Amino acid sequence: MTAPRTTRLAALLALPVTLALSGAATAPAVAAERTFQINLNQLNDSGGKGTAMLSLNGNQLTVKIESEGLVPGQPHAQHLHGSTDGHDFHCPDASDDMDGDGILNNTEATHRYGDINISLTTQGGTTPDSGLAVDRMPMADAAGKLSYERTLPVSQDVVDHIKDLHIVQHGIDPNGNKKYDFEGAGKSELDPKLPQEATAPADCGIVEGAAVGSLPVGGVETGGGTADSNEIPTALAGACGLAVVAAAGTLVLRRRIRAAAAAAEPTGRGAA
Ligand SMILES: [Cu+2]
Repeated sequence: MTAPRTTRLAALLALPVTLALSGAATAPAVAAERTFQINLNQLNDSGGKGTAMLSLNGNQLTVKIESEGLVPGQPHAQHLHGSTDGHDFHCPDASDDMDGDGILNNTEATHRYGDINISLTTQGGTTPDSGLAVDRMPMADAAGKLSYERTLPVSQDVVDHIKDLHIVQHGIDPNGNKKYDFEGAGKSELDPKLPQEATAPADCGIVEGAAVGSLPVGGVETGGGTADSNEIPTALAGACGLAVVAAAGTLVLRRRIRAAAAAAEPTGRGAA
């Protein structure tokens, strides 16, 4: 049921198709590793695209991302969005630009891709709280390419609903000056002190096999805890909780974004 997109894979990178071997080499495999491919497609005409692989070995999730076309030399916050509660989120498109300003902002997009479930940081915490931790998010290189790999423990809910989650990378550069500033897209709807470029989504991809409109894995959820991490803070709901400020070349986190986020009422927020 997982149709391999070998062409894209090959074109983008030699993504280890041998993921399963890494675990098997060191210990007898008790449970089969499951691997899912995600094709990241651009949002906001960012030019961002890529391929990701999610590999589950028990409750260990390995996330590999190879993307390109991102804002060079800038950190790109990235998350697994969606729900493990049975809600069927998917990736947005330009038609979700509700205010018609030409930018699909985070609030608009969150109606489609849901809240952060896991923050794909390079180190440290991976809860939704770390959605703000741009200092622990991967940087695109000078060519706008980004490579990421991390293995992290996840809850059984994530294991059971892995197909209901999807990857979003943030950070766009519509005016093409290779940095996050206010000239390209103005202020973030989340906080007027933030450039929209820093918070808007650059690309999104759903797990292969989890087609738009598909029934969420497991159907109606019965509840329970979420990821290793975490309840998604209500304040973050609807805002993806990510914010960056380009100040004198330094990105500064603004936790106050949560307050702004709280004001942006999301849809589809599951029982937490
Ligand atoms: Cu996100």
